[in-house]
Amino acid sequence: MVAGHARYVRYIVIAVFTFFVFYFVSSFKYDKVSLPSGFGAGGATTQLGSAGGNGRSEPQQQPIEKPIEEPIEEPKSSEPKKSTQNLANTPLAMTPNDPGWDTDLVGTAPGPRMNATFVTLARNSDVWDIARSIRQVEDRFNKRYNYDWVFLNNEPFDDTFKTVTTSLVSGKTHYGEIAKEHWSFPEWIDQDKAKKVREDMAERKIIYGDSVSYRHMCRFESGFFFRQPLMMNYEYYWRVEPSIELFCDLHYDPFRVMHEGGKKYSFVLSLYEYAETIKTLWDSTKKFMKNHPEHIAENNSLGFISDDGGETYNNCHFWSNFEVGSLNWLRSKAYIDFFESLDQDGGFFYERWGDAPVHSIAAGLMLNKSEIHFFNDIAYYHVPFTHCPTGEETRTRLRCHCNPKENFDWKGYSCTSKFFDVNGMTKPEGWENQKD
Ligand SMILES: Nc1nc2c(ncn2[C@@H]2O[C@H](COP(=O)(O)OP(=O)(O)OP(=O)(O)O)[C@@H](O)[C@H]2O)c(=O)[nH]1
Ligand SMILES: [Mg+2]
Repeated sequence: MVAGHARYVRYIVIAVFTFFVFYFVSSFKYDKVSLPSGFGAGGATTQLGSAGGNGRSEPQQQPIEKPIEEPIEEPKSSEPKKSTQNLANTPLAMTPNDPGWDTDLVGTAPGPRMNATFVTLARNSDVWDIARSIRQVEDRFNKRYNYDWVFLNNEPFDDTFKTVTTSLVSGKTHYGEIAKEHWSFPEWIDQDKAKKVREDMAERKIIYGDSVSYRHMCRFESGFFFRQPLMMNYEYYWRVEPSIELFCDLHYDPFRVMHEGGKKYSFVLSLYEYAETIKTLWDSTKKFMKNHPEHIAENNSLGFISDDGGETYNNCHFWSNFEVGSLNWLRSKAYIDFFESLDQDGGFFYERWGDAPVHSIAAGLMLNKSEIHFFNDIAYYHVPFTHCPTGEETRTRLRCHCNPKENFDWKGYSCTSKFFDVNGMTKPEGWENQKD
């Protein structure tokens, strides 16, 4: 009997205890974890993570509601925006022999930051291809530098694009929609003439020859990306396209190389343009040179783009799907005069002028030789060409994963050998073995 009572008491105690546990759990309130400022609802910018990429939240839980189209409030001075230290205190180490060369590449990179951003023009459908590019740029460089990334589109970016890209970029991300007048036919273009050209190029199977959007893209990259409101806050840009690869660790900040070296334009791959797409580009260029002799640099690189002293174009150009460059140069009167002169001539639509020859001719004529830089250390792929640094020692110390046999630099269709010659540069050891 006593044992029976004790059992009932035990049951009652357990029931009361269970009730209280249940009550406590069901009525417990927890504070929401706050997201980094600017990420999610109402933020003018979308931002995830801070220096070092810590403090991440799940981006999927907070859809980004509003792309920013307004410029960010920042001074437009030529001073590096994020500079925290005197440049002289943190030397720019570009080779293992330089003081400050970091072998381990761990943690946030010391030293100043330039007023610079990555920039990508993309469609929503490019999301997974640009995701691959970003991952590589972050792993090989930006996870230690946390530079911003501006995305531009002729249509609004969707939530998937913004969520995926924001989750991958270690700096701030900004999304801009391109104004109609930067992505349409100017009123002086004869639509019938342009249409006939496209039909003719389609018949002749010229790549992208029948595409209207490709032409808008080339005109936009030639004349407008650098003056989008979001880009006005920056001084340097690094252009990244979908589906590119980076094969080596980057031990130094290329934006700093540009800034400290007085560079305005840079490249990793160069080649000959498809002549059928730019039949009258050089005629237009010559007209510009005649009208604006004041814009032609004294110590220019005419020898890189012309083999006959400027009579004809040899079709050499820097491949513009990779570029690190000065936005202030592109926004200069010289460059704008050049673009507007070409734009008036209509070749973006009456032919299929690409932004690569346009940028390259501009750099070749209006910059001094010393202002154009070849980034040998940035190993890069965009279908179908690879830049893989020449020299086993370089590739090993940069932990490259490219196949040196695929290096395009010294092959017959590349113009990089000519660039070295024009600039009196010594080609790296072993270049002759990679000619074919
Ligand atoms: N928003 C937008 N971006 C575009 C459009 N067409 C091309 N792009 C972007 O412009 C850049 C160049 O276009 P691509 O199609 O890569 O041109 P390409 O490099 O000459 O050719 P591929 O060999 O096909 O890569 C890429 O970053 C594209 O994502 C378009 O119609 N709208
Ligand atoms: Mg491309």
